[in-house]
Amino acid sequence: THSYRHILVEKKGEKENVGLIQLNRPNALNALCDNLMSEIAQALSKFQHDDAIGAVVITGNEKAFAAGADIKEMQNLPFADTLKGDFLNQWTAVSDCKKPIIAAVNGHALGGGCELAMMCDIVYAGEKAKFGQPEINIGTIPGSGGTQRIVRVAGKSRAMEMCLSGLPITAQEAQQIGIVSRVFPPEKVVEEAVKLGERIASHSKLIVSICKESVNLAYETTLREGLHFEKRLFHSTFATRDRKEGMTAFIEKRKPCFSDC
Ligand code: CO8
Repeated sequence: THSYRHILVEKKGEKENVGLIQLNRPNALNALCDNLMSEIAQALSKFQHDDAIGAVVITGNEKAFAAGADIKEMQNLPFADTLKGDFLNQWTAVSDCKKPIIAAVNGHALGGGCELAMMCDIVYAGEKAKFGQPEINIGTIPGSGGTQRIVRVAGKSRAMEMCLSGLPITAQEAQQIGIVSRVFPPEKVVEEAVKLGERIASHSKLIVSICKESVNLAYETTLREGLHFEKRLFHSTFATRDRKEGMTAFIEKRKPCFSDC
C-alpha cells in the first residue's frame, strides 16, 4: 500500500479489477498542482503493473472534477523555468497509459481539468458537469491538449469557440459534440464508470490494450497509416492464446477463459 496526499486510490468492482483514482484537493477544487499530477502518474504506473487491474477510473467530487492547473503554482513561474524544468511534463503519464482510463466527471472540468478528462479514453459526465478551456481569461492558452483534442473530436469552430471565448459548455453539449459519451445523474457517474470498467476488465487485458492502441492511432496518424497499422495489430492477435480461446469458446458455446497472453 502507498499513501498519497492529494489523491485517494482504491480497487473497485466485484472482482476488484477496476482501479479508482479520486482527486482529493477539495479546498482548491482539485486544482492540478505538480504533486497531484506526480501522484496520478505513480498510481497509474502501479495499476499498469498490477495484472489484476483491467481498467482505471479517474474522478473528482460533485463540485469539481478539476478546475485546472494550479494557478497559484504558476503565478510567478518564469518562462525559462517552464522549459528547463519541463513544467507539467508528467501529465503525459495519463495519455501514455496502456490500460483503458475512464473519466467520471462531475462539476467543473476546466482548463487542465478538461484536458485531463480528454486524455482519458472514455468520458462519462454528471448532468451538472461543465467543460471549458478558460486559460484565455488568465492570459495563457491550453497546454495539455485543449487546442488539439477538441479540434479532433468536435471540429475547428467548436474548438475555437471554447478556447477563444473561455466560456464553459454543459455536459449535454459536451455529449452532443463528442467529448462525452454518456451523461448520468451526478450520483451515478462513478458507479456507471466502474461498471463499464468491470465489463472492459472481463475481456482479455492483452487484446484490450492492443485495441486501445489501435483506436488511438486514428487520432495520431493519417487514415492510410492507421488502417495499415490496424491490420497488422489485428494480425498480431493471432499470435495470442486469448484470440484462439475466444473463438474456440464461441464455437463450443461456452464462456471464454482468458489468460491475458
Ligand atoms: N488553481 C488554483 N486554485 C484554484 C483553481 C486553480 N485552477 N481553481 C480554484 N481554485 C481555488 C480558489 O483559489 C479558491 O481558493 P481560496 O479559497 O484559497 O481562495 C478555491 O479553489 C475555491 O474556488 P472559488 O472560490 O473560485 O470557487 P467558485 O465556486 O467561486 O468558482 C470556478 C469556481 C469558476 C471554477 C473558479 O474557481 C475558477 O474560475 N477557477 C479557475 C479556472 C481556470 O482558470 N482554470 C484554468 C487554469 S490554467 C490551466 O489549467 C492551464 C493548463 C495547462 C496544462 C499544461 C500541462 C503541460
